[in-house]
Amino acid sequence: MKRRRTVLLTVTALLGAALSALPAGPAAADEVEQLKNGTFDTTTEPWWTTANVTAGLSDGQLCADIPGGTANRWDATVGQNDVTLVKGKSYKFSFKASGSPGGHVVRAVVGLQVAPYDTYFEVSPQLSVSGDTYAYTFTSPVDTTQGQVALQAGGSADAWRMCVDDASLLGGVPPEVYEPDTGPRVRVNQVAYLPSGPKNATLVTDAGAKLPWRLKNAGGRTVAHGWTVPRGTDVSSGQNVHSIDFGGYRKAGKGFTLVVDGETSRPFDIGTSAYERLRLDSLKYYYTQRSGIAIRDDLRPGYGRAAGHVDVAPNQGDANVPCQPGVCDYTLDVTGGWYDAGDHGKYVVNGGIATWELLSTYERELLARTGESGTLRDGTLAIPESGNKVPDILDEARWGLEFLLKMQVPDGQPLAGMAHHKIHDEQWTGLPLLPSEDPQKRELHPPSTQATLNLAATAAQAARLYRPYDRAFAARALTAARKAWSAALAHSTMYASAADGIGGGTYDDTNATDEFYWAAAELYLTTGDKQFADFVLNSPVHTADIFGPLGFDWGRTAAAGRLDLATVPSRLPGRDTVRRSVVEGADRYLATLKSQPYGMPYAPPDNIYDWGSSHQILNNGVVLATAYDITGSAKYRDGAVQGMDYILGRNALNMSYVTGYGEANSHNQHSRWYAHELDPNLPNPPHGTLAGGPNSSIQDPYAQSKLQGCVGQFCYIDDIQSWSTNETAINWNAALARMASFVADQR
Ligand code: 9MR
Repeated sequence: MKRRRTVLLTVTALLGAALSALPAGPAAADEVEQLKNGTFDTTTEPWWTTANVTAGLSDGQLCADIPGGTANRWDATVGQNDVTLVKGKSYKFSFKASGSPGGHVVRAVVGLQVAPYDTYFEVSPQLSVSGDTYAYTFTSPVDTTQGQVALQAGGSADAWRMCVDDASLLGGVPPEVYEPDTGPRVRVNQVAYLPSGPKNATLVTDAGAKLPWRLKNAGGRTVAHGWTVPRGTDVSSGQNVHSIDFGGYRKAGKGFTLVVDGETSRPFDIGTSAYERLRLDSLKYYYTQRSGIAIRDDLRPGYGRAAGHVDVAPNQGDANVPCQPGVCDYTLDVTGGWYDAGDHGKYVVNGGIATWELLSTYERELLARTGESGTLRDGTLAIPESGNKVPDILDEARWGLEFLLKMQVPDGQPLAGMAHHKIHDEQWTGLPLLPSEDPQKRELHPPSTQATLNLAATAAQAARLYRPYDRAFAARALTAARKAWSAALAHSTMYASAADGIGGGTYDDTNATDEFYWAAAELYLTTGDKQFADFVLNSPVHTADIFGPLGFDWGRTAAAGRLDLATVPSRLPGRDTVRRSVVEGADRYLATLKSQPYGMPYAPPDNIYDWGSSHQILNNGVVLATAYDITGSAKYRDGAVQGMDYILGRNALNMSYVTGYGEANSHNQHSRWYAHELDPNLPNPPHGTLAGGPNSSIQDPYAQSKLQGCVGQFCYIDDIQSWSTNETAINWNAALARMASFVADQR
């Protein structure tokens, strides 16, 4: 639409006069329009469209007829290229848009016009017939003259018409300062404290001296009171804090609040039932992550979807997947397994640690003094296999295991017995994208020693756990595990490349001594074979101090071996020393949580929160929980339980990192199919989904635009674009399931 020049000039003149009387500051004159012809007065040039879109002028706006039946947003686009962006500079991106019929979504993107088509900013509003004005501020993470502004309107079954006006990308605007809404300054576990367990909270306050607190029940009556303990400046958040211990109160109930310093906490329960629910929800998560099978809506209302990657167009796999060029000359059927995270990739190292942690959740129920294997029995997870007389957790873990077995290089091929590191798309895809709609070519990536040892470890563990239910499968798993072990010994330094990160994550790792130790431990525990005992006893990892501040994860797997050697019965010489080493590790995590005013067993070096910190905190809790299982000493149980308080709301952001748990919780995790934030027709992640959590390195542009300079716990944002702080992943949820199951058992 034509701007009213005269009025504008007058305002500018007035402003100019006013400004000249003021000291120099960031003046509006620094703001420079980067788009050409955003007003569509006489032409739509230089805007372009994809070939399937017809666009023209209509009432001084650009109107575009969007065809129905395309798969992706970017399949029907109106855009402008050759936009200049300057790294570190802030831009105000604004436009008017309407859609008819109403309710269609447009994905508005500022990104790169050439491969790899990086996105620097995107938003996906739902358009109304009357139209709205949309305006956003972001900071460019790059310097480029090949920027693109695009309005992507595809992905709808039906045709519709989109009209756009006053499109603008104004450079040089002041950056937006992001202030998270952290609610009341009293930070509690927003879900539940155990009646007989520890009950701690944290208060953010300027007060130096102790303050009185009150615990109120749902009726508002004070049921306990006491004084805070001033803790000074908390390193993990930069805040001045006090801690509160109300563990003396032990009665169950709902809707308690903690009142202190004029603030009322978010409500919480005292009871165990929430953990019974969380134990199952965190495990039910795996069904909706499954590849290669249609997800039944009757089992997961709102989450039903077509099978992903079963060779039905536009999918290209995964029944007949070739290697990357030059890597191999066979194809494999690698259907099944779970999607790793928010992407459609499937990675053996991460599938391995996730499967181990699920199997260990089950194995602990068989072995530990507070374990009850019946809690995970057949019929507990509402999956297609429920009713087959096999514990549901084993059915679910088998979905992952069968995929890992398929990734093994077949007999007769060079590298037979090794496992391919990963299989994923040739190029990264955008969001949202249902698994069944992914059009990319799928490729097997080179085998790696670590992937092979993940297969050996988990298949060996499976061989002992599935034996009572399916002897043939147990035998097949053990054969594959032994074969993988031999292959890994013969190719002990085949590491995945750190450069192989296009279309999927790298999961690169240049140390396999921990994976060798873990695989040998599992093979020994299942077979009792001397060769595996000897390997374990001779490994430097066996006596190394492995319980460091970051704990264990997909790349640091020694703890998986050590914890199992400490808890699964065997005749290993020196087993008592192994058990003691776990307790010593737990002592260290106990000391850490005592020194932390927010009470989590996590204090990363230099306060650099790692990628997936939520699950690292939970895994440190697993070490504490295992020390409790070994010793029966309540201090370890109480430490393990406190890690859960942090995850469920006792933290600087005052939010629970588990979807559907706690009044303020993560629910916009990065995922191509739980992409409700981008497409209102898609669901949020299911209840019981863990967010990666604070990550100081904020690798994604969205987090970079909001969280620059963040301190530890503040390096997190619940937005679907923030893949480095807010993704969901199978290894992370396994840590949640493992701890939820432990806490649920502490009655
Ligand atoms: O969790 C992984 C983290 O430890 C790595 O540093 C990072 C880079 O390799 O990758 C993370 O895993 C992602 C994987 O590469 C691809 N799928 C999503 C995973 C979670 O973000």
